[in-house]
Amino acid sequence: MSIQENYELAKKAYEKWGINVDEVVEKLKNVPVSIHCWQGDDVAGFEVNQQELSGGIDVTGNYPGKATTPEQLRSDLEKALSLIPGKHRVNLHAIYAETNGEVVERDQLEPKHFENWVNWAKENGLGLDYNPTLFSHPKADDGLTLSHPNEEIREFWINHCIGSRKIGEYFGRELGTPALTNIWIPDGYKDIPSDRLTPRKRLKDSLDKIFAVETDENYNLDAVESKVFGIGSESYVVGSHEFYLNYAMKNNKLCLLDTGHYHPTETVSNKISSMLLFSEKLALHVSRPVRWDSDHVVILDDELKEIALEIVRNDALARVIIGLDFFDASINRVAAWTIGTRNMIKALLYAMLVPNEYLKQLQEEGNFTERLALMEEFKTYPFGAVWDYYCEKMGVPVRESWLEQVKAYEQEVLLKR
Ligand code: RNT
Ligand code: ZN
Repeated sequence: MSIQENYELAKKAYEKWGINVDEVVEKLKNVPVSIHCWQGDDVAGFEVNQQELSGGIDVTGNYPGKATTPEQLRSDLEKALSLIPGKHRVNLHAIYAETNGEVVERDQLEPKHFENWVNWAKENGLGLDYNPTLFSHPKADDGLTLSHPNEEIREFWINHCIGSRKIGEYFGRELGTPALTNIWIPDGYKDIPSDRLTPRKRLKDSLDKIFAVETDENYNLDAVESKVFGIGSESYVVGSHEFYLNYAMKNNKLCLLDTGHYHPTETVSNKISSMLLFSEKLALHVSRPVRWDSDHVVILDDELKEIALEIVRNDALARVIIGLDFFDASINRVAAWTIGTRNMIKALLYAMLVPNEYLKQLQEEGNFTERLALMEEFKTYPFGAVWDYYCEKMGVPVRESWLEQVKAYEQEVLLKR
């Protein structure tokens, strides 16, 4: 049976439940996912004085072919994007600036250092997002940045964040779609702190200084990302969830929830509705923690589906900014992007093909038997047939056939590096 025939059959099954599959497919086209550039080069970046990855995050593996130049990284991203259905965004970090071989300190970075990225984004119809880089730097060697007791160091990072918001604004203005500029800092302590308050006071003060500089919210959206622990900050993280949740609420900033940044049984899917009741927008870093914040490639697991369901059933596709954050150096990096991003999109499709309104009604009526029965049955509805059709319609490889293209690219490009 052809993809079209399978699709027609699937449509009938969903239509019985009042789900208009053609409409779902149209809707899915307009959901952007922000693809993190850092999967392509193991979070290395292109700084002239490149430092070892720090900040309590780690990339393991030595699969050949990682990108070592902006051209290579863009070419790899293009390859991945050609295998992913839909129009998406690319998320950059300050360390991906292009400075023409010159040493430019992070607090001196300007829009011009990202001109190539912007031109490339224009050519490829992509939006861009941005992150100041507050790790892999001598001034972050002791694991402290915006909460640092040393005024000079703190000021350096404050200025870097201010400059970053201007770069985000530049992206938004140039590309006609606001950039999300997300601040994540590694600050914390390995061992039990004797004072939890003072560093947090300093972080609060630093953020106030950073956000005192206005940017146009049509072009730049500010987010703050919390964390529960990192390597070397096991006992205390300055920018905790409660810290940023309160900060964002009071200062009208976005909270960014990374799915690897909570206690193991605490899920981001369960936080989305609470967040959306109190703020207009919310941002995500969809990742996959395995035993710790390991940043594994995103798979189509229960939590991913649950996150997608929460976004879709709460009609929040325009309010939740979906970004990815994983880095695996033990497999082909283009494949990693492709697998993780396709899975995110698949999860959204899955969530759109569930009779969400009816299931809500069942819950209201206290009919938990039917609620569970239907939720389980829908797991094996022919959603794969709709996914195949969507891929074909969007001109990207159907099912695992994309892998052939990655293998060819590996032979022709990656292994020759
Ligand atoms: C670290 C955070 C952060 C980084 C990227 C590189 O735990 O998740 O988002 O992964 O900024
Ligand atoms: Zn993250």
